[in-house]
Amino acid sequence: MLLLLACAADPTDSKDPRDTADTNTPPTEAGPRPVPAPTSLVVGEGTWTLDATTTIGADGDAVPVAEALATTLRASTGLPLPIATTGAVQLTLVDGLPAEAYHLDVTGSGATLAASDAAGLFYAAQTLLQLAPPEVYSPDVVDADWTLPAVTIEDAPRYAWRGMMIDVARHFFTVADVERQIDLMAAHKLNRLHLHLTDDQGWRIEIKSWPDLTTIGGSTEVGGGPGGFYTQEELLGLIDYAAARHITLIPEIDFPAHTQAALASYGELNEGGEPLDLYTGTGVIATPLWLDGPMTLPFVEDVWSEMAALSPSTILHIGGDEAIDISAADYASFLTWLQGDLRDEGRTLLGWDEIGAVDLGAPFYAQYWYDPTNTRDAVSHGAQVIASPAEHAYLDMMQSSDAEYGQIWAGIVDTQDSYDWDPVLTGLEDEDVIGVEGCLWTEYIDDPTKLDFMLWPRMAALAEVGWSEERDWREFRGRLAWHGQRLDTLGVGFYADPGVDWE
Ligand code: TNX
Repeated sequence: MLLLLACAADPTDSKDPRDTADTNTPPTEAGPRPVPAPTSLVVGEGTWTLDATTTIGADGDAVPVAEALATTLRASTGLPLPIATTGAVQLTLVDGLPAEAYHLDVTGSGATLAASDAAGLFYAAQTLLQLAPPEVYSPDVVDADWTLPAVTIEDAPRYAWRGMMIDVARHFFTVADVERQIDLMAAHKLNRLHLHLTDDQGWRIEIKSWPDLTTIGGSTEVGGGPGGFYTQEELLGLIDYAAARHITLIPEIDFPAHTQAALASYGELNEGGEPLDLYTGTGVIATPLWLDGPMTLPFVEDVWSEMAALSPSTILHIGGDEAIDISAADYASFLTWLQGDLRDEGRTLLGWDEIGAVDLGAPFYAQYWYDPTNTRDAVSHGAQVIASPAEHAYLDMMQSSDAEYGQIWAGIVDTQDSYDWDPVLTGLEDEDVIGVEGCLWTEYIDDPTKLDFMLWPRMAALAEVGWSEERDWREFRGRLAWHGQRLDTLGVGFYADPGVDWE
């Protein structure tokens, strides 16, 4: 980032910022310091203030973005902010910018936002909000000075895929819980919400042709709580809610392992004809499908045909992880069959890095979480990669050694760990990687306040890994200190990482 601010890194400094943390002077003023960092930001002369006369100008496909911006601004400022064709805040679709890129200028007389697509305009609007005082995110009207600094910003994302995963299978989270996280994602220019909808401990999406998946398989969760599931109508609502914020919902149905909840719902999916018991433990049991069973492939096909009908995403996540009790040959033939089945639905397969063991053939996507060899093999078979290495992107890991809950198998993952890494795994080329995703597994996350605590601010760090070409932890931690005020105003119960001098 070209950022004309005081705390740019000195390249001669030690490479390990932990050694120099004490000498890092945090910035003495709040802005303009957007998260994620824009490609370039030049501070201009003067300021501009929103007031009762301000209008927002937009037409055509820019109008929904103007409306979204106005909704946020009206809630906190209480100003009318009518939308007209032209206004002091002007949103314009132009030719010639890459997908999702934008220009944002604030001058003494207003703000202009320009992009080649609605997503770019939406991101310009997110940056504009971050130039305002943090109170701009208040859900209720507050009395504040709505003054923005004059700036010229040019910005474009590094990666097309900037994702966040929530495991709603181990513990169920309501539509409202998920919508709230979608709002936070949007403020950080994240654009893929991956929902892990099925696992041993629960089946969370209604499948009309196999109703017991949810009435039985969705009836509990880790710890034996009541569980829950989304009706198809509710999932469609979430897909729309996300799409209005330029976020694509990626559904995951985890096959051929992690299927205890399905096998507990239907006897005919089991070799003995009897349903398995429901499972409510925290341990990964990774129960495999009975691949030789006469109903198994028809079942998988029914599930994916209903999911494909629901989901507009061209990429669908099939899981594929930890199939330890399935032979390599059976695993390969199942995945090859499933890739063909999805292709018949016009979709491309995405799976966890274990799928690299199978020569699937392009196009397909592999999500790197654990095994670099599997990931490189996937690329050699034609895959592109989403980077979620556990030691940086597994947000179920504890953030400190004295954390009250969380996993530890991939180590402590603090904010700096989520920030300071390169998504391009050794041996891969830049173009092999389409993006980054933070994953929150929920064996130990049993309420929405814990979602907040585990996701933020590490997801803000990962958003910057996905968005910004140039990164520097010491500069980021200073920026994050001020960004914390915004998270506070948004009501996020985030982890106040002691590596950051929060304001
Ligand atoms: C590994 S990641 C799993 C999940 C667990 C997670 C816990 C992956 C593809 N499989 O089933 O929830 O570790 O950290």
